[in-house]
Amino acid sequence: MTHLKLWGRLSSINVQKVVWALDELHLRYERVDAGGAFGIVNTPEYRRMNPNGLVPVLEESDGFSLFESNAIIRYLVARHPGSTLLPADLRMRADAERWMDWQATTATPALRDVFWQLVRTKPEARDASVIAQSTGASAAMAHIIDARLADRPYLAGDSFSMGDIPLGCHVKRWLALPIERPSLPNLEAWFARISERPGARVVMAVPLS
Ligand SMILES: N[C@@H](CCC(=O)N[C@@H](CS)C(=O)NCC(=O)O)C(=O)O
Repeated sequence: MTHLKLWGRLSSINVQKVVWALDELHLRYERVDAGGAFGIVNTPEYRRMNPNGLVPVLEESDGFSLFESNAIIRYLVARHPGSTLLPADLRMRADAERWMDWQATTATPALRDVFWQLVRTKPEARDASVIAQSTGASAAMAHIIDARLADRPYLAGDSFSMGDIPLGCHVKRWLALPIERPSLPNLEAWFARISERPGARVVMAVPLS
């Protein structure tokens, strides 16, 4: 077994996802703060692993490295099979993967602006119309998640899977923002369910920053 090193600051949602997957799989790993104020991502050594200069990167001691958080999660769960994280049924697996892709391509762009405005922008520089637009867009995403969970405990069916991790991190961020939110009982019950998992403990304790 190679030594696993995860590059990335814990305040990054994309790093949080990978931490959650690693902890679910009970894997030992070293995490190195990188990105944001920690820098590192513009060094030639780091750019060789990720030419985008973004976090996270997973690096193994035999020289293999991977960027893109959801690809890292897919790799880890395929490398360590046997848990419900990687559904054996092909349709359930595609379902889990679909929610991972949806988080990255659809839910994240909806939430990004209100997060940046309220958490990473000084009050005097905030734009109320941007906040309102993104608050509404992210609520629409939450309604989709809530409807999906009306008749199943987890996004891909009866068991917790890798599909719950990216949106679990996304919803944690959405629920922590000081904004008005619709009441969504299915989403809230699912979030409480996944938050209790030992694998989620580290991620759930991270404050917004
Ligand atoms: N699609 C990429 C996005 C990676 C990304 O945007 N990472 C952000 C943090 S969430 C980043 O590296 N920002 C610059 C920095 O931290 O220096 C992934 O899922 O890994």
